[in-house]
Amino acid sequence: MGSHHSDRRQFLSESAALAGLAVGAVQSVGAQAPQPDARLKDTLAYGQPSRFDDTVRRSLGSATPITDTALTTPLQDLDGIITPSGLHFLMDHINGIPDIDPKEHRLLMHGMVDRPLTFTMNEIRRFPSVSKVYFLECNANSRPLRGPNADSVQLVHGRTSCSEWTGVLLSVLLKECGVQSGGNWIIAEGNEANKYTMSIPMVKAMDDILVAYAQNGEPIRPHNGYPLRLVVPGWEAIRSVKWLSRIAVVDQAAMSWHEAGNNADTAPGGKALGFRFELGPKSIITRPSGGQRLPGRGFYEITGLAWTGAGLVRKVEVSVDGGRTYKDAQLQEPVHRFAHTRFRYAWEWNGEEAVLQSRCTDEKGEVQPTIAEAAKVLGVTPDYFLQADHFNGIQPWKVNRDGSIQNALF
Ligand SMILES: Nc1nc2c(c(=O)[nH]1)N[C@H]1C(S)=C(S)[C@@H](COP(=O)(O)O)O[C@H]1N2
Ligand SMILES: [Mo]
Repeated sequence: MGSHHSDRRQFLSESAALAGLAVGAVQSVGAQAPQPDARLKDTLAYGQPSRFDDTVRRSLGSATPITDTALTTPLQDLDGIITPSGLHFLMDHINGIPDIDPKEHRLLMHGMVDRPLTFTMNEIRRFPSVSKVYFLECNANSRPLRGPNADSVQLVHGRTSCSEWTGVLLSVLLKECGVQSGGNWIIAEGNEANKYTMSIPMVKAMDDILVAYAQNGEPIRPHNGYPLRLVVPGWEAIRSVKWLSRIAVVDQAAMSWHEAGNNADTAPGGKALGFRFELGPKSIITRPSGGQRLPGRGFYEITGLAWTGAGLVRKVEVSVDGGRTYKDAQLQEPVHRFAHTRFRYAWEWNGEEAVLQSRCTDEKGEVQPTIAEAAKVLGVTPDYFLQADHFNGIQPWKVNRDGSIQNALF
């Protein structure tokens, strides 16, 4: 990850606002509100968490060299499968997001179509709607795997979240326009200053992609793409274009900077690899996890999240002996396709050293690999994943005799 088009002044003011968040100022939306244009909502007109609750997003700023907005979901503090909208992770490749008045917003659809069309937000809301629970995961999630920040499930794995998204199926809008033969790709564009663009094959566009305007029952939050975004189920989240304002039907991929440069996987020799859309089976124990401390021996519920780009999570197994033996965890019903799946496992800690890890199997029968297995497939050493994207390896957490817990991946 790396972006070279940032406005330093903007970045500093955003960082200052984030520093405010980190010390728990999330309850007061008054004087220190991070955005001057934010609507003032008091604690009754729009409810806020208890003042005793300090569950907040945290900045990756110190952990990675990126200067964009990069904030992580506090996975260790959450229950169930829905990420509250205010805690959804953020990856904005700009500093200062577009401030869009929905009355002015338009979605233009053109290119290899019979009828180029422009939709207002009201027109989009008149189409039949669907609501779906879908996860998003940044392709760059699960870093840093080593170093002082690697003990935090939030800072390592917090670039994934799960929401109920409501909108119109993209296929419905494409059919309104009439896709011409040879129109095998779409290019989706966001309307921020640098016109973020992504290519998506028509097969997926006609299948299950959502043009979403609501997140968890209310309008999508500004940083998550207000008033309109794509939600591309099961695929790396870079494809889920925010502040969506244009879709061009084309005959081949755009090879834009964000897909062919910035976010391309590279082979060990440095050569860029082809597109990699679908995410593999993955699971993370979120509690107990790195940085936490068990107060003493006795009963603990091990819990975490599993997801897969294949659709359904079939099985999650938990090991408390570093992967020598596994037993099935219990999955929270209902299990949704392309959604976070909550798992639970009852454990009695005897006070000895233990290594806790989970393993996901999805509906295609694919099994989450260990880091050694993942490295073997690519013919690399595990160190490769300190920089690579799309890492879905098993995450071991080591419980020491004093109850402290640390990342045991390396
Ligand atoms: N227009 C636009 N869309 C975007 C981005 C962006 O910077 N601009 N970031 C992408 C990346 S890298 C990710 S991981 C997801 C993150 O979505 P979120 O910020 O709502 O979590 O949005 C994607 N869509
Ligand atoms: Mo991303």
